[in-house]
Amino acid sequence: MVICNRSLSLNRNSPCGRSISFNKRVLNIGSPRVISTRFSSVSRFFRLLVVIGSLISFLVAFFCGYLYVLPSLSQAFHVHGIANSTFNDSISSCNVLDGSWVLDNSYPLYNATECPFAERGFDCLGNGRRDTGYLKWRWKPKNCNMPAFDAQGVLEGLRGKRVVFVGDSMSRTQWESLICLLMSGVQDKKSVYEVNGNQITKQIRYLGVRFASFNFTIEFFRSVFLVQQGLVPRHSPKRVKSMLNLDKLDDISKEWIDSDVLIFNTGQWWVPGKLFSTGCYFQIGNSLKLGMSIPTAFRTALDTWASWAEENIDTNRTRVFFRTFEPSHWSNLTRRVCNVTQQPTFETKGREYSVFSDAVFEVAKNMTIPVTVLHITSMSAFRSDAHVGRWSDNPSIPDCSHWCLPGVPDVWNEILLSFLFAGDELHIQ
Ligand SMILES: *[C@@H]1O[C@H](CO)[C@@H](O)[C@H](O)[C@H]1NC(C)=O
Ligand SMILES: *[C@@H]1O[C@H](CO)[C@@H](O)[C@H](O)[C@H]1NC(C)=O
Ligand SMILES: *[C@@H]1O[C@H](CO)[C@@H](O)[C@H](O)[C@H]1NC(C)=O
Ligand SMILES: *[C@@H]1O[C@H](CO)[C@@H](O)[C@H](O)[C@H]1NC(C)=O
Ligand SMILES: *[C@@H]1O[C@H](CO)[C@@H](O)[C@H](O)[C@H]1NC(C)=O
Ligand SMILES: *[C@@H]1O[C@H](CO)[C@@H](O)[C@H](O)[C@H]1NC(C)=O
Ligand SMILES: *[C@@H]1O[C@H](CO)[C@@H](O)[C@H](O)[C@H]1NC(C)=O
Ligand SMILES: CC(=O)N[C@H]1CO[C@H](CO)[C@@H](O)[C@@H]1O
Repeated sequence: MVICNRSLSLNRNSPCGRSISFNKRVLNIGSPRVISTRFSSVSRFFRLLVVIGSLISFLVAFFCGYLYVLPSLSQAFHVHGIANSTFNDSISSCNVLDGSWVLDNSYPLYNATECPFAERGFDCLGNGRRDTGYLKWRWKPKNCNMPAFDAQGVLEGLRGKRVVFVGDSMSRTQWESLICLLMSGVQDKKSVYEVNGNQITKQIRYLGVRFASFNFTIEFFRSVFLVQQGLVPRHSPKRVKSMLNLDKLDDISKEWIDSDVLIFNTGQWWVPGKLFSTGCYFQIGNSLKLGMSIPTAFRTALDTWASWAEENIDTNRTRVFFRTFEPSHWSNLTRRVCNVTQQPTFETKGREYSVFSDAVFEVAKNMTIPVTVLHITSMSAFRSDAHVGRWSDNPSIPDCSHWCLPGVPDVWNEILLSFLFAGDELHIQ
């Protein structure tokens, strides 16, 4: 926030936190000023001031430079799937994932309280959040414009299609977000319904929402690890209560194949608290892997996923996406301290990196079928303002992992849709 105030004074027209990339201007404006004052003959006191000023400017410049460099690092992650997609060369040279957050008063794109498919736990405004600044941020790619969200266009584009999300609760949020985004374009709200009449719950394995007037469904399969959870083999140590079979994909995976758009995620459950602390250990074939580290196990599971996809996906029909890790913003993870800010943060503190996201890139690059990696880790790392916090359905448990709806998951969907539909609209500036 100190850095943010500094920028404010140098950029008169730019409210604090207007755009992450304005730091470049701070760099240009800040430094020459200090140099010009250094040569004036002044009192010792003034010289001391200059030294302190230079030091501060240097730190600001250094820090801003650091921030400025970060987003461009994501350009290194130019993935196979993008080049092999329907995008032209010129369009694929625009990396929609490299950009900045800009204020846009036309956001948010829907009201979660009025969307029957936004679960109560994610409806922060409905649960009493008062500040609304967090709803107003749009993602702006550096070298092109994202098409403005066009519900009618997407509804028509999905006619006759089957869209399937697979993963954990972060996948469910994105599923809810996409449905709510599209419902804003549907006249007869009753024509949109869950196919089994089910309510959204945290444990439910399958949810499918049909847009009857447009003849398509958007489905969610809960598969938090993507691989199969199994029973404990005989003669296992006592602490072993359940197994993750790293070499077998989830037994509901056959339900995912016959789809047009398939979006995966996993990551949030690959932590000691959800694995070893609950007595869940890894297994490959018949052999227990008690000593295997979580990153190694994650990578093994992804390899299993990749082989499955290569064997089962008809790439003439199905477009495959893998969304990378969603950063959380706990102030203190061990004490579960969650401090949701009112503005995005500049201090991403390494949250733009994730071993899980890196593993997704490595595996996707090596696959024989095109997979588009939706690398949302870096962009989401700035959004310390966008978590559920205490505005969930259970305010006694703060939550700096899940995201408010409307909010950041809408932007993940806008990016997904830009890969599916944008052609000419994705202009190069
Ligand atoms: C590339 O873009 C041009 C014009 O937008 C279009 O006519 C052409 O079909 C595109 N090529 C491919 C391979 O998508
Ligand atoms: C959202 O909808 C609810 C119910 O109709 C309404 O009470 C609330 O004011 C709306 N919120 C916004 C931000 O428009
Ligand atoms: C609905 O979509 C399916 C393909 O998913 C297609 O076979 C069917 O003919 C469509 N029905 C109508 C009424 O358009
Ligand atoms: C995909 O389409 C191509 C060309 O239409 C065809 O040659 C190929 O056999 C198809 N692949 C599958 C798996 O259906
Ligand atoms: C987080 O909480 C633990 C346990 O109370 C404490 O030891 C640690 O210093 C805290 N870390 C930070 C960064 O506040
Ligand atoms: C929460 O953030 C505010 C400002 O953003 C700060 O003043 C406060 O100390 C923070 N609280 C904790 C527990 O980190
Ligand atoms: C890439 O795939 C090939 C063939 O399947 C395999 O031999 C190689 O080890 C893989 N490389 C990585 C980095 O996974
Ligand atoms: C089918 C197709 O276009 N495959 C290409 C995918 O991208 C790699 C590298 O970018 C090319 O080597 C393939 O020919």
